[in-house]
Amino acid sequence: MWASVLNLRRPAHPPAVTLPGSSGPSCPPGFYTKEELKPHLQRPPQDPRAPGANGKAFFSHKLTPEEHYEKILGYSKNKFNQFASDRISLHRDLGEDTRHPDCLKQKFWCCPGLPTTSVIIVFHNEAWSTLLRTVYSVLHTAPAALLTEILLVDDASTDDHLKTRLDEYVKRLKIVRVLRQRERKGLVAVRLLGAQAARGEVLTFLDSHCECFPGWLEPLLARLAEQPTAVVSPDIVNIDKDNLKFSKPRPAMNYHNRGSFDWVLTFGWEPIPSEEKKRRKNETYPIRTPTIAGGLFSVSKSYFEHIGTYDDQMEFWGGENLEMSFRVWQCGGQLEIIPCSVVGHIFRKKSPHTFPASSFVIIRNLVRLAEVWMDDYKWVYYRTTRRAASIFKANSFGDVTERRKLRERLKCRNFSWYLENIYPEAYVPDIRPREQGKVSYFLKNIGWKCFLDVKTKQLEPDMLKCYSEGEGQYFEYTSKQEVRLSVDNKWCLHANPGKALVSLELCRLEGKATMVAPEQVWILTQTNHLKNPLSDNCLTASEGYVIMTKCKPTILNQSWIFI
Ligand code: UD2
Ligand code: MN
Repeated sequence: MWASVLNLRRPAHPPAVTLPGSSGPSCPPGFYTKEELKPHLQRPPQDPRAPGANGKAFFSHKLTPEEHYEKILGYSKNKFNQFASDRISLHRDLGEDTRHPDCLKQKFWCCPGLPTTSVIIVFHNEAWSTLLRTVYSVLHTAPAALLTEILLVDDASTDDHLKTRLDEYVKRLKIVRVLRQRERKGLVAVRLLGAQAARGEVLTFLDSHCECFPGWLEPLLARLAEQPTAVVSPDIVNIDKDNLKFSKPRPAMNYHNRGSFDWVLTFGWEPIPSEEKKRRKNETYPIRTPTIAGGLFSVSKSYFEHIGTYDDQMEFWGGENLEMSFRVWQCGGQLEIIPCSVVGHIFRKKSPHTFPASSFVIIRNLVRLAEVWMDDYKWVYYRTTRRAASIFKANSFGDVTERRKLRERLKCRNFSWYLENIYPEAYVPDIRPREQGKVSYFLKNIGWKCFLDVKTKQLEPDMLKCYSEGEGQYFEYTSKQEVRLSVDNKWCLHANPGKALVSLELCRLEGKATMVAPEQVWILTQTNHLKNPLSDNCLTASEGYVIMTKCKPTILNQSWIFI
């Protein structure tokens, strides 16, 4: 079925490591030789003592005042150490190949061969050295026979070095082209621009501050040849933002993370669950993942088009990775991490980019994806994030009709199918909690007329407070009788038997494999008391604090409502 939809030039491929003998009649059996997989550019010989050589950390001598100033400027512009990057070779070697032996042994069937790819690197005001190191790392590693071109797609950068200087510089690199978007629209629009112009059979996207580890491309292409409905991500390792140290892969089995998400709709990483580990017979097996980070992946160009590319009304940054993750799984594709493919990326704590209306655009993107793909689970998101709820109420997330039509056309499955089958380990909050307020979800004490207030992410038990009107957080009373903080659905009210102290702790119920802790069970009585049966005490407001005391049905400062 996919052969016609996908229009890949070659028919279905045998797995990358099948033995010769099963090839078609028109070409001789065999594997690619080293010579056939040679890159466009040989890496110039490296001085092992050069800064950052072999992927090592950059260390600086004592800086002069000028250098110090340059370093500060570089950080403030990029939110990584540009000073260090500028002093490391654009061609730096990453040293010995430390991947698992199964990866080193892997061979690729050359008849029919692997598909070709266009590497698409989008950028907005990227530093010269990180952008060019990304380009060279592709030219030094990707087999020339498989690399159609590198497309550098500019999201209306304003930095001078990214204009004529870049155009002139890449002319000598032959297969590198610069495409430009005149007006800044964000990474979805530039990636789409690159995808349209691409001539390779496969699209391979990279961020503009990456370094490819040897042998990264072939396993991605081999998997797509075998499974054209897959969207494959390399194992993304960290390049330290402060010293540019490349975290080399370890030769251990299953030493990887996969993608996750939480109910504020942020992407995260988590260990591979044991079921998935059991399924993998060796390290060349793909890792199925509920979500992908989104910046670095390969996909067949025709499948990318078939599955609805991106939501082109998502602006600037954020959300497109989860949108693509839910869509691919729900509409019959699959997301995988290919552990033998390793690419480094500079992860940073803050975004260096400016966005108009700042976090509004990110949340607006997330509301769009919730509206199209999450069915009633969108309510969970709207409970966690007040700004999302207000964008929804004001109907200011734009038109999603086309995306909903796409979902119909592709006969995609619903979000509960995704949760049950693709991410059964996830904690799934109630679509509608047992108790929730009409307008908000504050927990209000009747006697003191105050609102329960907690510091989120507080690990040390501390006295919880009860403040006046307008303050406090959203709570919900779940079907499992927890009092959960709505903000990210991870924190629960926790009684400490024998003590007056009540604390906020990570909810013990995290997914199917876990249970509610008795300290986190609260019975909401007819008199609106919240009673913890383990300690046999009730949640009580007292002098601005919240404590546990003996339950007395008539006392109003033990009476709570979700409003
Ligand atoms: C991660 C992804 C990134 C993207 C983002 C969610 C990885 C490693 N990175 O954030 O690719 O999916 O999550 O949206 O998976 N850029 C533009 N125009 C803009 C903003 C950014 O062209 O308005 C470029 C930027 O130069 C970079 C890429 O888009 O090459 C991603 O931006 P980032 O590096 O700031 O995002 P990151 O890695 O924190
Ligand atoms: Mn990035």
